[in-house]
Amino acid sequence: MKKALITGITGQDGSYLAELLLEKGYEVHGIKRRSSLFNTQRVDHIYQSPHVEHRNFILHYGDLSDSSNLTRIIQQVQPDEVYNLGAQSHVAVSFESPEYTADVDAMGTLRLLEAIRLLGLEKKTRFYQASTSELYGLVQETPQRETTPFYPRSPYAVAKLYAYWITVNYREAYGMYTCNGILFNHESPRRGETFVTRKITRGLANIAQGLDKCLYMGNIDALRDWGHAKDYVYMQWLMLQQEQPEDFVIATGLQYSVRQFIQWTAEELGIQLRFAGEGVDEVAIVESVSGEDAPAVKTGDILLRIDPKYFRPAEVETLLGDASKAHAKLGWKAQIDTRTLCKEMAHHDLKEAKRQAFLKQNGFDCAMSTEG
Ligand code: NDP
Ligand code: GDR
Repeated sequence: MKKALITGITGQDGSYLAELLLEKGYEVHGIKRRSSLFNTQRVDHIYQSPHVEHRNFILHYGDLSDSSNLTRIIQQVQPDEVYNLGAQSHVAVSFESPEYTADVDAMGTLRLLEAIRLLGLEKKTRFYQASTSELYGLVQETPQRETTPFYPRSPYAVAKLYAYWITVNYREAYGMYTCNGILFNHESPRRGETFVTRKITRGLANIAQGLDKCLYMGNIDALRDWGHAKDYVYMQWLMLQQEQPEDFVIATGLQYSVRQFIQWTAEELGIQLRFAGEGVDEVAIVESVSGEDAPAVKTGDILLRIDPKYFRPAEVETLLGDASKAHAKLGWKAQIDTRTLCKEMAHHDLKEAKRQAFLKQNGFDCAMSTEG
């Protein structure tokens, strides 16, 4: 039985990857951070009590900022594969906490690679690094492929640049099996609530059900290449099954604006929106409502406004990936398009909003944070 260790197992990708590896018969180990509240919601459905015999899903307390902890866990687990998905992964937050982001996202990667090497596992343990399209930042070529020069635009992207190169360096210097997956944005109903797609699907679903009034957004002109996280974690596994370690771009090859994603989400809720005004004065106004999913919305309502607090000090305006290397060498292609992804997320969040609205109507309190 192969053993995998996943950092960031409690995150969006970690939870899908853990499911995939369990299906494939792996013994899956994950690192979770100590938190004052439960932070395992995304993996609770695959959780196994420490009291059951022959567990194949095991969580360890740990943190990417703590090398002694990482070394101990790797020594104990002796993993065949390490997937480094753990990170302070929010680009806007990285401007607020640049040093912490560098420590976890850049140095955390080095700590793992050094632990593998110092424990003498460099010929046994394969290593996947969660690299990112944010490396391209101010894009130098469109579409972006493995050979496109990097130009990071945030403390997050700069930290991930170090992680990218240290992963390449350990492959070249020590002959370790290490790979970078340069993944473009990927989303799902498990996406963190403060990333743009989930903020939109959750925000508009809440408004439709009368739980909120208006959604405040930043740069809705930004263009992104959005895929489904389920498709992308399959590729993470595939990359570690090759004879030779290599780096791959993973993307759908199509891009859309944030504004388009807002329109699609509204459509799924039976709301026709019209954008009016410019810059910080732009708003989205309801033209018509059909169906029964948005009882709290009426024609003429303003559902969305721009709040400059969501603008970033340096923005990545456009990203579009070319995953033809992954297609040619691994036969990989995104299975779920962006429109279908949006539909799945919108209906997932509508269901939850209906549940919350029902509780509220029946006298139960529900606190819904819309910050993000
Ligand atoms: P999430 O933000 O959903 O998950 C991040 C995970 O990292 C969580 O489990 C989080 O724990 C954990 N984590 C955060 N800080 C630490 C720390 N100091 N020590 C240990 N673990 C920590 O991210 P995604 O699942 O979306 O992304 C996975 C990886 O892929 C990340 O590295 C991200 O930067 C990268 N990436 C993501 C893309 C995307 O579009 N989703 C695209 C390209 C790259 P907790 O649950 O406790 O917060
Ligand atoms: P990104 O994702 O920065 O691409 O990083 P995010 O969803 O946060 O932003 C995408 C684009 O939408 C614009 N935007 C807003 N973003 C947020 N979060 N909130 C808003 O209100 C808002 N309004 C407009 C942003 O400015 C941006 O242009 C994600 C993360 O998962 C990274 O970890 C990963 O590396 C990259 O994707 C690829």
